[in-house]
Amino acid sequence: MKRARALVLLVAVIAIVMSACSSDGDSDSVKVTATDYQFSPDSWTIKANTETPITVKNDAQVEHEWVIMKTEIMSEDEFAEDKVLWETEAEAGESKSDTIPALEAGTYQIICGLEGHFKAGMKGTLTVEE
Ligand SMILES: [Cu+2]
Repeated sequence: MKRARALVLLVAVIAIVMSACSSDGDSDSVKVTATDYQFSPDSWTIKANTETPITVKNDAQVEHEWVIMKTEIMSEDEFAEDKVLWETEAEAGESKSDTIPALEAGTYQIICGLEGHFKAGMKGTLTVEE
């Protein structure tokens, strides 16, 4: 009986430790894998007013971009360079490290700015929290 109780306690402790280590909440870095044609994961949360390292791993056959939009677009026809806040890109097969500049709190649309890629599904959401 004592043994069973100790086991239950151990399982509970492991569960608590694991939940503390999960990737919920703000992250100190952004990691994304680009394939043809999506981002994985497709949502990220980072801290406001803080430079954040990013790694874009391009597992695809073509170049991809990871673009933070200043203005959200609904279709590729609305895309324009002046709607871009910041971007990085990775060649096919490349793992690219870069630094996202400090951003104000808010929700930003992420897209791949290459022709046809947004339309094909390369989009995501960057949440920047105080
Ligand atoms: Cu792309």
